[in-house]
Amino acid sequence: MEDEGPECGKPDFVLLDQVTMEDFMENLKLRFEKGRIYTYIGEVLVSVNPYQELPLYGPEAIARYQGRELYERPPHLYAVANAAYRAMKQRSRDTCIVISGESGAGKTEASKHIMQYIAAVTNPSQRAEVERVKDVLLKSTCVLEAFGNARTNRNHNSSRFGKYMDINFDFKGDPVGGHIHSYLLEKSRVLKQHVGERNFHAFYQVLDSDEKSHHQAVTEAMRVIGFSPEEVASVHRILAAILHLGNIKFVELEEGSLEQRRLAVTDEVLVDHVAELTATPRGMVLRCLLARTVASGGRELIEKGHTAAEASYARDACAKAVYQRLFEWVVDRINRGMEPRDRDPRRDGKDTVIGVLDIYGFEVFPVNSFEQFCINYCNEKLQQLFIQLILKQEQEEYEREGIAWQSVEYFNNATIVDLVERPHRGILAVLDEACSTAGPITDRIFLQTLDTHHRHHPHYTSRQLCPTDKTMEFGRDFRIKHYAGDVMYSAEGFIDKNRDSLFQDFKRLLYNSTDPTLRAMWPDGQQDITEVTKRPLTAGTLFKNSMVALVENLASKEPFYVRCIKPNEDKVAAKLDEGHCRHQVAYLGLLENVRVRRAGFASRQPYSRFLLRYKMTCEYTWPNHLLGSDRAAVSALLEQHGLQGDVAFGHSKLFIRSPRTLVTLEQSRACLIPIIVLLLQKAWRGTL
Ligand code: AD9
Ligand code: MG
Repeated sequence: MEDEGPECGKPDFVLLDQVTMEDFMENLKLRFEKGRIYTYIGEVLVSVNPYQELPLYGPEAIARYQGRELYERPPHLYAVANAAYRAMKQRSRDTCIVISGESGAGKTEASKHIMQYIAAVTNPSQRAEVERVKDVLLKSTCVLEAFGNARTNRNHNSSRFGKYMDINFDFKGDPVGGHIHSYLLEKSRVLKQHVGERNFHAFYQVLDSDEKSHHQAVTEAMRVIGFSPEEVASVHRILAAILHLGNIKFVELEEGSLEQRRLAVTDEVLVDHVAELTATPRGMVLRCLLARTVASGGRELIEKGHTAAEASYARDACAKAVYQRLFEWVVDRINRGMEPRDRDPRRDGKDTVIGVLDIYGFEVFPVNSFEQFCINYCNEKLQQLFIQLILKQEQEEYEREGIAWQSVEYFNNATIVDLVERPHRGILAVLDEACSTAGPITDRIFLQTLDTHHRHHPHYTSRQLCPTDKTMEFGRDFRIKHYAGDVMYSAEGFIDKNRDSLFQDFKRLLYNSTDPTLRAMWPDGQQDITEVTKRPLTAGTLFKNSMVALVENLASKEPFYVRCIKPNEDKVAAKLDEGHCRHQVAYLGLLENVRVRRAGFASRQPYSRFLLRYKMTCEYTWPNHLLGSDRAAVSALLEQHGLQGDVAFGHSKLFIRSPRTLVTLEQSRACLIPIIVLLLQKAWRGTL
């Protein structure tokens, strides 16, 4: 890829003449038309999905970015990956790359390019164990996509789970292990998909001969990661079992029939298949499908027959749970395959890490349910983190340091996060309360409670609160004004999805499987029904806890941001729908980001640290200065370089406006190092 001329627009939005939406869009569009899909805002990378293969990637492009400063080459994901890698390697900082943007904006593809970059620039000495780890890291994507991605109307390869991957590096900067956290798989997809959508890819890969090459690639990737042939066979059997289970139907028998039970399955061959594929006794499978065990008074166990509706519900819960456990087991198995084996004793067993976050993007469908609610809440949390790190902290620091500064207005979405997660009154808390209510409770009552609590909330409404809004249905829908737009949710099924319960009989059944892989997925099946007293945490609470932990984890690292933009809704190349992009630019807060950045400074360092690095470049500061204060010494140094116009002096830190100033200083330092080394050698030898 060649360098850029002015015809490609501004490589950094900070360089725009004026920061208006029009100027921003014009630059974005011009660059997109020239195949320049990447543009900076300072160190934040804005990326537009090209929906076509561009000659931007591969070994040659990687070589051009390796070891370079961020601004030396045209904007690229590789430059961000390189910056995160250098921060990790040179300063031993844990870093993370947070990739955000709506569904289909290119997050997963971006994460793959980052991984490829890291794999390509590490392990020059070809250590076998490091090569193995790199192989597992790269292959894990293929396996996870098979089990966790599906075709949706917004993206043919949509991630239906959130993924955060840590890559561990040793002191040489080579990857020695990794760990994946997965977040809330959209398991309801196993049962039902919107028109035009599909189930998880893995199901088609076992069934469909068109998917054969994918199937082979996934099986091969599993082998490389360390899945045994028996484990792979078990996984295929479990997938098939889920499909058969889903086909089972029930009929209620006439009263007075000879059968002991009132319910039967319509096609018993399906039960045979499920029993065989799960290696469980056929009689037990049938029993679990038709009845459940309940503890009646004390420890006495009795069997309670299902109605047809109850049986269908239980079958569905089982199919979803089996898939979820399978997915979690796959993630776990991958994690075992990349557990760091030879930890570096010099770091007390702690490696430095780069985390890569590729999580489902903001989503709006014609009908939005509990899953979209969680996904969009997650995006609110990440936006909040972005605001904290990029907008708020930056402004606060200028104020603290007494730097002249004009405050930038931005929309703070903390109030929406609060609407969802606030203790006692937040939507998740109200939902949990509804789930723990004894006796019949309906989604409608849940909605009424929400209405009572949030009647005056600026970001919440429902038909009850806004009777003239006919787009919503009474007693069913509510709407949240998210930072990225309005989303109407149907409360139907919220309670059920949040409870996420499965009868203990199924757990016991699967724990008693003679297939060791399947059995290992159900350790809680050991418990007897009488022992299962504690109410498990709800799906919503588990998700909230995992989000809080994720944000804490990200906030503890040095962050790099990739903000992805989807150019059009038709998934086609060379089409940038202005209205659509404008909306994303607005809600991602990119203009505010540019303003803060422009008004702000590319770099800041305590005076002492700045001197330590650059004092050799100035006669007044080398080897030590006599100027009274570090601040005065820094001032003298900058004056000698003619750079004093590009900085501001804070109480304890120097603020540098343009990154090019740093590049100048770095270059000057790099020229002097060989001379200084020579002088020192001479001094040691006594020849000076
Ligand atoms: V979702 O929230 O998981 O539904 P993503 O992950 O943001 O979404 P993804 O990376 O899957 O989107 O990109 C969608 C599709 O766009 C890909 O399948 C590619 O066909 C296409 N794409 C994305 N990025 C690139 C790219 N850099 N070059 C070429 C791309 N095509
Ligand atoms: Mg994705």
